[in-house]
Amino acid sequence: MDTTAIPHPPRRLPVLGDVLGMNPRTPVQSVLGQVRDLGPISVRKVFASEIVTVGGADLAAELSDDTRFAKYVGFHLPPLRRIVGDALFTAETDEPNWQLAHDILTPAFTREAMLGYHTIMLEVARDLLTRWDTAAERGQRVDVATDMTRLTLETIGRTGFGYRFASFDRDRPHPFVTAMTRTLRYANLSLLPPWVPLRRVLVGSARQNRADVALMEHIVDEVVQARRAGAAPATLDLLGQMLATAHPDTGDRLDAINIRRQVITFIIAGHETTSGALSFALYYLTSDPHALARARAEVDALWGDGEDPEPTFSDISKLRYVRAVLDEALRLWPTAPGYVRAARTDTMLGGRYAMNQGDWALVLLPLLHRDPLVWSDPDRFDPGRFAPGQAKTRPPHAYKPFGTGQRACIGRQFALHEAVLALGLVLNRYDLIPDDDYRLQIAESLTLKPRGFRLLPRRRNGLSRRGRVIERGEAGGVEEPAKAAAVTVFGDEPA
Ligand code: MNH
Repeated sequence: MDTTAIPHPPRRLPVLGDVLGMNPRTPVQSVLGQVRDLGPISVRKVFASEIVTVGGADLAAELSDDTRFAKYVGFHLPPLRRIVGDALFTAETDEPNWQLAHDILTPAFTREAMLGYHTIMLEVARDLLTRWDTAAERGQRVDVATDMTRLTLETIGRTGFGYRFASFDRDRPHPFVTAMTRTLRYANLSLLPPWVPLRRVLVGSARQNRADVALMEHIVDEVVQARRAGAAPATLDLLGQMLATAHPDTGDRLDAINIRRQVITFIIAGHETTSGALSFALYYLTSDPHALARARAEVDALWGDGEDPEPTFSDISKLRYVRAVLDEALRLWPTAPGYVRAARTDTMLGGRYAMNQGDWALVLLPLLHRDPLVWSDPDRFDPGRFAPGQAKTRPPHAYKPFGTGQRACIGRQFALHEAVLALGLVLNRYDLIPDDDYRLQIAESLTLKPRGFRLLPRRRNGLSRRGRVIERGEAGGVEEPAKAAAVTVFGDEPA
């Protein structure tokens, strides 16, 4: 790509390039700092290679065009690809297994499929509430990202594979999570050029990484074996779809190696990002009393504020403000922070920048999502940006937390259903008290999550999930909640 006309960070060093301001532990945040003021497109030189980064909505819209550009897996994904190969996330679009898996798995993400997952998602969300009830009784703070990871891992395990990680019965994360986290960190840091100081220390040993991958493969093989040995679930879940379905046109099936890779992919992709999204949503809500009150008013209007509610599938789409909170959290901190697009033929980007076939650019989502030409006061948390009708006031490709085109996230509806349900239930049940002095810190693996963000949950009424009264109001009892006639309309002020 001809980068001569593209701005670069000011303090470029000979040979090394644009390394000042780079923290190897936090590449996304470092790059944001380097290029934020450079406009809609910038280029960084790291040693011999040049990385073009796009954050302007106009250019991002062009890159979204699947006829001109395609997903590129050669930049940040090779370390992951070494583990999961041509599974859905890391496949080249023209590898046969991408289309095959896409077609076989799409039916597992329809509305009907979601309907089937709802009950399981609710069961898992209630496991979270049970855990937080205990914390509330004991006056203990919870680490939000850790518990959201329990929730989302358990959800993808049970809904997708009929497998229980028993995340809520463990004090420490499930061994799969420990191995996976280390693997992602290894993947992330092994992208660093070898001369980066401390790289060896940061990356850890290759032997550890091999052991971690072997452990994940072993767990996945167990999951598959359990299914082959036991009874199939009534409806086809992800695993059922992979094991039992042939392609409707070609009759092709996924082979055993590919299924293993898909399962690892779905366990990773199916929980890391959703966990971060829920954690950021809770962070922003608990630092914005106004938004919190509105979200809670909406939830209370639907579910009351005293008993254990019975959320139905169709309740979830009514929680529009809660959904907007998640949308806005994913705007500010898109937990899958970018994707890469390569030119399919020689082309001009923005009518100005010549790209040869195969040249690529990184769409850095936290930058795109704060494009000052699109968002007013872009750093401010404001769920009102996602009120009904608002999206139409913006350019079509200004908001892309789930990626784009045919390679966009297959699990979007799954993630949003799960997250709205869990967030709604948590808001309905607890007052949430953050540490006074907490300042947002973001941990990066291949995804983003708040680090060290803790909340003290406090039951809003007196009942614990086990039914014991732990605290009584002045009236000495818990009253039947008045179920409001209509859901609080988005945009109404809370009473
Ligand atoms: Mn998901 C692709 C973000 C939840 C499974 N996901 C993507 C991409 C983004 C993304 C961005 C495109 C990446 C790229 O172009 O390189 N995903 C998210 C976010 C959440 C999320 C922000 C939650 C919030 N993803 C989920 C869930 C699942 C899932 C839940 C599974 C249950 N995602 C995938 C898969 C792909 C993907 C599989 C690859 C799809 C493909 O390329 O065909």
